[in-house]
Amino acid sequence: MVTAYVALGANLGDAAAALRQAIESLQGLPSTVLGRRSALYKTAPLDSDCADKPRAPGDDYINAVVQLETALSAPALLVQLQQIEQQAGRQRPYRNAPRTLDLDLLLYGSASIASEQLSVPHPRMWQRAFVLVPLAEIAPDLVSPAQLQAVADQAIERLA
Ligand code: PH2
Ligand code: MG
Ligand code: MG
Repeated sequence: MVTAYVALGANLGDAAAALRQAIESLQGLPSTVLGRRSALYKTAPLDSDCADKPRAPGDDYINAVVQLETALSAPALLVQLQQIEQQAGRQRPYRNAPRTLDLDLLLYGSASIASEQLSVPHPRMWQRAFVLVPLAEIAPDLVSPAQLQAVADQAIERLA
């Protein structure tokens, strides 16, 4: 079994409901056990191409991170994540478009993967408070205080 971390995000429709449904779907994945899950966070939309801009256009996101213990390979896990996105009605009209559900594989054990389909560790995760803050909540050893400090200017609010 490999420990993997998945980031969840949505900013279209009932985003909190979409994340809760997605976590249920992750719980039902074959050869996989859902481990720790972070709280839901409300976050300002970030433009992944211009990390220096404070916020991108669009509605706030709901974000979270969960831990999985899985016997699936990373590519097989990615296919499952994409299926769950599809079930949530995910469309991709343009890059960084508002989305009903986005599931990103952040970490897969200690693997480094650079394929056409998959980059692990996720290449932009260390620049994103909406990833690092929930990840630090469930896996404090994986995120250093300096890494959290580096994204401290990004708006993020933990939801009850
Ligand atoms: N996802 C993006 C781009 N920007 N901003 C926030 N706050 N949350 C996200 O999940 C997010 C984003 C691309 O996947
Ligand atoms: Mg994403
Ligand atoms: Mg994605």
